[in-house]
Amino acid sequence: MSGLAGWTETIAARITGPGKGAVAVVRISGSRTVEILNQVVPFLPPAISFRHAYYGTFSTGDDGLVTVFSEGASFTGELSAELSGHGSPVAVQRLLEAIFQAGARPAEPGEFSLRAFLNGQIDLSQAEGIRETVDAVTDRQLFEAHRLREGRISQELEGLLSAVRHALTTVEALTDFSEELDGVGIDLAIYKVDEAIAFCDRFLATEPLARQIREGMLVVLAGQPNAGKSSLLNALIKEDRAIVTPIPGTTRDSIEERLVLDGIPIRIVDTAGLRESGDVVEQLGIARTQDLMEQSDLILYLFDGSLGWTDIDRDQWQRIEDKAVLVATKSDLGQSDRGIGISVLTGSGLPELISALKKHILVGEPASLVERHYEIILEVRTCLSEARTVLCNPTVPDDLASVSLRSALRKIGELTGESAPADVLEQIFSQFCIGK
Ligand SMILES: Nc1nc2c(ncn2[C@@H]2O[C@H](COP(=O)(O)OP(=O)(O)OP(=O)(O)O)[C@@H](O)[C@H]2O)c(=O)[nH]1
Ligand SMILES: [Mg+2]
Repeated sequence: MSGLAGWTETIAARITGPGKGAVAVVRISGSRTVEILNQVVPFLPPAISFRHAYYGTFSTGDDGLVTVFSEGASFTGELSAELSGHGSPVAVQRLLEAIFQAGARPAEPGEFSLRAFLNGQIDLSQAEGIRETVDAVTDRQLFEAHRLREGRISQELEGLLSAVRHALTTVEALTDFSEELDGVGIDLAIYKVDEAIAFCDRFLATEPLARQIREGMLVVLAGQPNAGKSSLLNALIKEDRAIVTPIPGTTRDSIEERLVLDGIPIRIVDTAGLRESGDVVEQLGIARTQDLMEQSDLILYLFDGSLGWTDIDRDQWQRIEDKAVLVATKSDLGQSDRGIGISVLTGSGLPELISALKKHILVGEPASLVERHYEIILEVRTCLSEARTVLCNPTVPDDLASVSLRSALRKIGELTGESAPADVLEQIFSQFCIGK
């Protein structure tokens, strides 16, 4: 990515999604914006009013609106403009070509956001919030992305930062002014480090919830052949997706579908029925079922309730019951006294099954949505516990504690971008798509 190297150049890209749309928007950003507009937008008056929409015909023959934003009052913080024209790929292509011809270069993926960050419009966690907002699929993802974009992370980190800074100044005062370690000072430093560790622990405790909101829950349908797994998949997604037959061993490969429950994406997977099989293809399918059961967040273990519970079911169930819900199928043919009874024919028991599924959805508010933030806070915690070990050990020189505390501060800075190295920045922004 040439973003950091070439960030004084004027750049342009389409900022609306790819493909066909009624309208598409192109952004130009950089000091040459007006110069470029003068060649592409003949209807602009000599004295431009900022944030005012002008309508007319572009040099390409298409017509549309242009809004110019002044330096410091635009998304990127630079002089910039947004042009909306008709959204056919060819119309957008012609408009962009005219803009490039006039002196802009194509924006790299994430370059608008990178510039907004470099110009101090947003911090790094807010830039990630923009990425998460654009990528959001569910309401929960969108809600958490809004919180990130609003800068909640940096607000919440204030408490952590002030505890670590306090611990550091205390330790530094001790090393500067006393040969002998002052017990009161050490106690205060340890107290502050503990406060910071407690903050990290609260942050990290929300990681499973964040992962669930981000990636969803992997729910695997398992059971013996003919238990009714594929029928249940079809009923849950309300679509005739998986083949259903009375022949045991119908499903051989796993089939994944998506549902959203309470804003949590659910990846629901139908699998090959569990049995001893001489068929090579079926064996491979069953091995895949076992892998999926391992990886899953939740297993719905199905058995044919009209035929009853078997020794094979008991053996399977014992292995998985910690993370499984038991489902007795075909209740229209006969009831079972164990598990949640369901019938896909009558629909009975399905609401109860969905309620049971929802009980596995984690509640609460995650500290962040972004995996990188949890990785950083984990590293911060490691630095803090190193500092604590040093402070608690009178034989180790206490300036070693300040080394760990300074690393902790630097790490926290990587979260907001204050101290993120260039390669980290480029890596983060290159995950953005073009136009962000
Ligand atoms: N009466 C009744 N029949 C059902 C019900 N659910 C499934 N069946 C029947 O049971 C048979 C097996 O259903 P599937 O959904 O293919 O079972 P499976 O667990 O996917 O089987 P494999 O793919 O072989 O592992 C089919 O004939 C279905 O029509 C139900 O609720 N009531
Ligand atoms: Mg099946």
